[in-house]
Amino acid sequence: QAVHIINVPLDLGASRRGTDAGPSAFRVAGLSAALQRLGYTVSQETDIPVPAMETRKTDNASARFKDEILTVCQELASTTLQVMDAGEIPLVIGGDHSIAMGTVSGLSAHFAKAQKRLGLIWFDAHGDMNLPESSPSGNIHGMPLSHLIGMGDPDLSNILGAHPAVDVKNVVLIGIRDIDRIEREIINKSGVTAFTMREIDEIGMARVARRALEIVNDGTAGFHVSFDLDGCDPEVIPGTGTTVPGGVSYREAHLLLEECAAHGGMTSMEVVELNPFLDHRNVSAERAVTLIQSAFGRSIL
Ligand code: DIR
Ligand code: MN
Ligand code: MN
Ligand code: MN
Repeated sequence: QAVHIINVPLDLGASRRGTDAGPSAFRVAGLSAALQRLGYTVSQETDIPVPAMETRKTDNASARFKDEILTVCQELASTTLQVMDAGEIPLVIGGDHSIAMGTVSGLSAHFAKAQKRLGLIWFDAHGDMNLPESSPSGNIHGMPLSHLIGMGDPDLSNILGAHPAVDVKNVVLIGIRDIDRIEREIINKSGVTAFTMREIDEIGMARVARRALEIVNDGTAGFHVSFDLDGCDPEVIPGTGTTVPGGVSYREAHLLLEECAAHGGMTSMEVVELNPFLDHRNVSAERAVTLIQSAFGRSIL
């Protein structure tokens, strides 16, 4: 099997700089070799061009750098569509979480050609379901999931004509623990299933993973994993911009991804919000590489 790494060094969706260096930190941590050790061919890497913040200014206070982010997401969506059409596995490396609008829209466009749907696992400390009008920050990385279920800005929610890109009944949030006031109502009304930290504490990650897999695979042709590294506890992943204490442990994260691999239906993955400038000697990238290995089928024995 061929994995196609797509690098998206975007940091326009967050207020803290530095997620643009994510792909470089993953290269230094040996991502490509780690996949090859599992028996994959890493067919190709594609780099999506992203403008530097210093060359732009935004007058859109409720959705900062919307035009630039839309262009990047359109380019990314065309790329994930092509990679899926070619029968390769897209592995998208961010970049901030805004890129998921591009990744998932392209995947959905691929399945829509065959009248099929995609399920979505959204691993995150945050809900990422703000709308431009509800967002306290105006940062688009706090809004991608609402746009993927068809809400919000009409341009951002119609990338490649996929609208909505995913059906709420096949969307699962895992690990959330920091939600904005209005965002909370949006999530509760939306119809997506949320496993907060409380559910993980109560029933354990093994059961959360199995329930999540049932939901994302109900009537779909497969599922995508959108993995925000800040879903993990800050002790595990210090190298990210919006850490929230009380997160998913290293082993719980591995277990979730091991279950995804064991299920067999994972079509693609993206790993976002790595900020190497906040990290300690690239440990977060190194741990993220082993998490990716679990998602791609690594087992201990
Ligand atoms: C916050 C932070 N809810 C916002 N979101 C983050 O700006 O909308 N998402 N950090 O990953
Ligand atoms: Mn996120
Ligand atoms: Mn987050
Ligand atoms: Mn529409």
